[in-house]
Amino acid sequence: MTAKPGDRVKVITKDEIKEGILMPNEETDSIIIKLDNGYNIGIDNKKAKEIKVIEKYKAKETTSKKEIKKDNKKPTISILHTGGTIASKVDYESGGVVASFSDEDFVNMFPEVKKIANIKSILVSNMMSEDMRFFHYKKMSDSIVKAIKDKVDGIIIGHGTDTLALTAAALSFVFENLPIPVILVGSQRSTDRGSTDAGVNLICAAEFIIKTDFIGVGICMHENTSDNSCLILPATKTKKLHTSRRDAFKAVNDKAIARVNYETKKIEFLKKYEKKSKEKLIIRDKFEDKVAIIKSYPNMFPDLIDTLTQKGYKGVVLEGTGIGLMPTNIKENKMNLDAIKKFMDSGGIAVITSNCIFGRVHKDIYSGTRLLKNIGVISGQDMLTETAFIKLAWLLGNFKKEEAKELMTKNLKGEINERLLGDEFLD
Ligand code: DAS
Repeated sequence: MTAKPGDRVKVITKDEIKEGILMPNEETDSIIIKLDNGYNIGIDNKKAKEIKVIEKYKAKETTSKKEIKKDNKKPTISILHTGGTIASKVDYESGGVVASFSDEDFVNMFPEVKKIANIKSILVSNMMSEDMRFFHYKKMSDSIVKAIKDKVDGIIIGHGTDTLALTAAALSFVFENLPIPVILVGSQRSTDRGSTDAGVNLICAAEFIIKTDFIGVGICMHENTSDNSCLILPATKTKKLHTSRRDAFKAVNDKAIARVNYETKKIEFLKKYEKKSKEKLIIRDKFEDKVAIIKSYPNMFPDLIDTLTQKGYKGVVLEGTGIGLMPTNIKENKMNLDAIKKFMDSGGIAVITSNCIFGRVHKDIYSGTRLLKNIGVISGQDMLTETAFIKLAWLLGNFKKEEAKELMTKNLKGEINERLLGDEFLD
């Protein structure tokens, strides 16, 4: 019997037998099978003596589109899908990682969520988050506004992990006086792998929404590599610090807002948090496209900065070194300082942050920082580079330049901590 994608097979080579699910594979020179631990392995066709079908693939019966009956005794959570691995599974027929978005599919993937709340599953986009553009933030904020009008008790946004923290920051700036929690959730491991973190992250986010009076934007991801707890992390002070660990997301220059114990479903707040306000919801959902990030590096030439000037860019975040230095001090590097000055003379706003990630930039400690301050570069204080970029684009999208410059120095959504407690670091 010929093996087809999705079948459970045994691949027999002269040295070993490998068992798993046969994956479709364009390359004809290898056989790809997905092992039970979720990893895919390739076996050279030439080495395979036989492929034995253990069990034929049974396509899942297409889920009915019937509405899931709403339980009026339960809160309702809207789950907005944007893609990434959180709401996806491997479709063995197509071979792709496909998104599965209907309420029914979603609840079938994470049945535990149904016990917590009614789920309204909404497809916003189906994309990997490295491709996010500002118009995607608008789509998400429009979906949030609609969910608020539908009077849901909270929103979970399923999102790819790579730029999840930037989207969280963006949505945090867009909404003032959000009346409900909006929790972004990602997954480092796809849902078809035994080690997936998707379910635990989702359940913890849902438990947090229904059990607390937190409002505003937050992130819910694993606290450590085990499955026993998740952290609710601050929307403007979180960074993905590891490519694959399930606890990759850490608060930077800040603390996690809360811990959700997955076993006991208990919630422990770790710091003060935003509560519901009676003020009217304000939405400012524009972003200026012509804003960039330039990372400083040894032997830097002014070409990148000059290009921003020529292209009429309105803002740049300069990710400098240490406490906020750029290669501008020796005579060979004066060209960089001149380029920054030229950019600003053309009307651009420049903000300096640090490549150290933790800590804060200081504009007066070294002559180099004073050089930048004296030409009008704005201190990013302890802001993450990515958050400073999102904030600058959002300010320039919604405010006049002078007001944008002023607000860049003010703490609006927890993105600036005037005084670090000193213990915010990785340990
Ligand atoms: N490509 C990654 C992304 O969409 C997949 C993931 O981590 O969810 O951010």
